[in-house]
Amino acid sequence: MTVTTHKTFCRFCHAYCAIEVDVEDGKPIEVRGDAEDPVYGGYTCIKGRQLPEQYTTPARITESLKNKGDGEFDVIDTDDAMDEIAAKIQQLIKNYGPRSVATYVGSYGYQNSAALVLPKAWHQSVGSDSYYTSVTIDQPAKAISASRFGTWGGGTHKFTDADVCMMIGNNPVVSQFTPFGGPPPFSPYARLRDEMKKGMKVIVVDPRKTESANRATLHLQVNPGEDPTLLSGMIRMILDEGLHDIEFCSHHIQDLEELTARVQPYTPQYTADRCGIPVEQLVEATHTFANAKRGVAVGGTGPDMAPRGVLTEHLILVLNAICGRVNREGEQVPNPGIVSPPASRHADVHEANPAFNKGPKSRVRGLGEVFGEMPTAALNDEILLEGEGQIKALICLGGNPMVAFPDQDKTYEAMQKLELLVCVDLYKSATAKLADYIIAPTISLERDDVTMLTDTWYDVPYSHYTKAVLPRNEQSREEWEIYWELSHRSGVPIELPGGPLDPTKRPSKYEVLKLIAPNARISIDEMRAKGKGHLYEEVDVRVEPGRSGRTAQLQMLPEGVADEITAVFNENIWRDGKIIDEDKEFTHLLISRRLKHVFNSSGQQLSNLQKKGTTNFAYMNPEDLKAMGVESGQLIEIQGAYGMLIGVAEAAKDIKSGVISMAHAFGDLPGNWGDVRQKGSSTNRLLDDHKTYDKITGQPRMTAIPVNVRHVKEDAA
Ligand SMILES: Nc1nc2c(c(=O)[nH]1)N[C@H]1C(S)=C(S)[C@@H](COP(=O)(O)OP(=O)(O)OC[C@H]3O[C@@H](n4cnc5c(=O)[nH]c(N)nc54)[C@H](O)[C@@H]3O)O[C@H]1N2
Ligand SMILES: Nc1nc2c(c(=O)[nH]1)N[C@H]1C(S)=C(S)[C@@H](COP(=O)(O)OP(=O)(O)OC[C@H]3O[C@@H](n4cnc5c(=O)[nH]c(N)nc54)[C@H](O)[C@@H]3O)O[C@H]1N2
Ligand code: SF4
Ligand SMILES: [Mo]
Repeated sequence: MTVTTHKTFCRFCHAYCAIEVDVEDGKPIEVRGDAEDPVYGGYTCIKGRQLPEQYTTPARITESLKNKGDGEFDVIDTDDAMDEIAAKIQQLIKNYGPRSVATYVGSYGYQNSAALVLPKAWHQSVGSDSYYTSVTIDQPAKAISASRFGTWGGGTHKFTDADVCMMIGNNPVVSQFTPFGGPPPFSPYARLRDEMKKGMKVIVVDPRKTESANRATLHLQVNPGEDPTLLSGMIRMILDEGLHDIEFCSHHIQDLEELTARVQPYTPQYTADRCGIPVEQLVEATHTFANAKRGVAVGGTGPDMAPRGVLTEHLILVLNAICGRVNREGEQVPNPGIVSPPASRHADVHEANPAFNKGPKSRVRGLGEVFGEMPTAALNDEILLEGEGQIKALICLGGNPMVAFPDQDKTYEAMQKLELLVCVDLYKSATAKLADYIIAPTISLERDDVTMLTDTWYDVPYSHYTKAVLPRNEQSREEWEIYWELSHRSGVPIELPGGPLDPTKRPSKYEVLKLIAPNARISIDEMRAKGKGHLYEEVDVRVEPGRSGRTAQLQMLPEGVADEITAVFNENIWRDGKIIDEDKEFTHLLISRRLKHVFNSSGQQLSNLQKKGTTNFAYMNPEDLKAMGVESGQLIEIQGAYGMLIGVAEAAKDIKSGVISMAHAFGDLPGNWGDVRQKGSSTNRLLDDHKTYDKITGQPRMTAIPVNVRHVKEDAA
């Protein structure tokens, strides 16, 4: 048998590592990092190396399935399935209006470079506002806060060549996720090591001594949910001691005096006590951050999922801005984007333009569109609430609401209430089990893709267009292709930036990508011709002088923020060493985390990853477990104000006392607690979506959740 080797990139997660795949007899047999690649240099992780098994596993859905109505499925030809789905969708649109048909793009939609633009364009073509993605239950706080803050035309400092990097609730060594200025998520450990060798100081703020914290110069092991407190305290100290960039602030920053007054209550001692760290550490972290010349502070999912995530991200913007962490006139913009269209960069402020409070409204909790999509935290209610605008059909692209959405019982009710649920999923996931149709997806090695999502995450001008490595299975469809199928059957074309998509002729992925990115800095054709990842060294974009007449300033206190800073001071949940939330007493705060060997609910199906563990342990400080008389491996009941789950306790010295650290997207449909060691348990059982939620994004409290814990006997569970 001959073995052929193909260069491509891994799409198991969003890090898109450049890899080489050996193919024998039409099957992938081995994956290696592409050592020649100028960005990735041969890096892969354990998940990416399982692509061969992902291709061959019997768990994989290779043919489309139709629910017989009792949870059992029959195989159905994909064209027939699409005929039935399209007819149902047209009927729903006719009877109930376009809003009755919704899309949810989950994390695997993000792994396909056409699966965000196409569905959204289809929704526009039929006039349906019901477009949802996982971003609004992830870190919507970043785009929301940036939109009302204003942006610096020249861009902000990035990790590379910075003297200091502060990571707040972000663990790139495991998650490979720091798109907004932290260590580029491409071999992040090596990137940290290299910059630290050059002198960078790294500060990690996390209730857990994470894999990233282990490598840091300074670790602040804070209490969960106190990031706005910490940041207010740091900002106060910097302004008080005059450590800010006075020159930059005097030209480009609004409301500095009012901000200074607002953060006054956050004295160093108060801040340190509430965060649960020594005051000396707070001072050291603040001085280290502020005294550096170049630097960057970034937040991850930790703070963004805690209450007031939007405020936290705002305070991170404030911290960076008052320290003048922006590229100045004449400086190089490290990566202006390769797939993105070219645009000039100037040393001035683009005026704030809040990406909320406009467009369509949700029918619940006063929520509405955020950056052009509807908030996922309201999707269940939009399905359950009768009346005009009710959602009757949901197309779920590479997402798993049953284990990922807040409030699992409500999600269960909502998924069952739908008249039509279509899942495009590689596995019979918890959600897919409830689907009317499961459409077999084309997997990554069978399709063309380009590094669209990561285009501006690189800190160098890099991109990678890959052609399909393997021929595609006739029964499978790409995630975006579902919408072409709908357009084909209705005759309504989908408008893309480069023009309409012909409904009469099935387009190739390459044609679709050209229509999505017609004005890319480097054309799709040129990227495609390279055949591998490429560094475009000729791209040299410099920050041009500020334009005359540009007077916009960065907004330190957009509407409501001053009051929020004060509200945080008043809503302290720590009283006499106890956690008090809504007048109930709790002993622990449960926090979110990620695990190296799985990607949310993906990977659990593969044998080598199963060897790393099949459950999402409830990691706790050994002293906390001892005090409860519980040993590692025993079952515990974790009870919050709105729900309960059974978890498997595991002692971990890296967890702060009083904290439980547990990964999400495990477990199955409600019930079956006995399977917790094989399947884990959904932490979303603990979340409520209607009491503690962000007023702009609707995102509920998804970390720092007050809970009580007790030992449970095996049979009782
Ligand atoms: N409590 C709590 N809840 C959370 C979070 C948290 O930290 N805590 N995190 C939130 C975050 S950040 C996110 S992004 C969301 C994630 O929310 P979702 O995206 O809804 O959940 P995933 O588990 O990532 O779902 C991915 C789905 O894609 C399927 N899949 C795997 N491979 C393929 C493929 O090749 N093609 C296709 N089409 N499908 C495939 C998997 O089987 C799975 O069903 O969850 C959110 N929910
Ligand atoms: N291997 C792997 N990689 C992944 C994923 C995966 O499931 N597995 N998921 C992907 C997804 S969907 C996303 S969105 C990214 C997320 O990427 P990250 O944001 O880096 O996610 P985590 O690794 O969970 O890191 C979050 C950290 O926040 C800490 N934390 C929790 N609560 C708080 C708090 O209140 N305050 C502070 N300061 N810290 C807190 C946690 O202890 C944890 O270490 O990762 C992606 N990458
Ligand atoms: S980090 Fe791992 S899973 Fe993610 S792209 Fe790279 S090899 Fe694939
Ligand atoms: Mo995410």
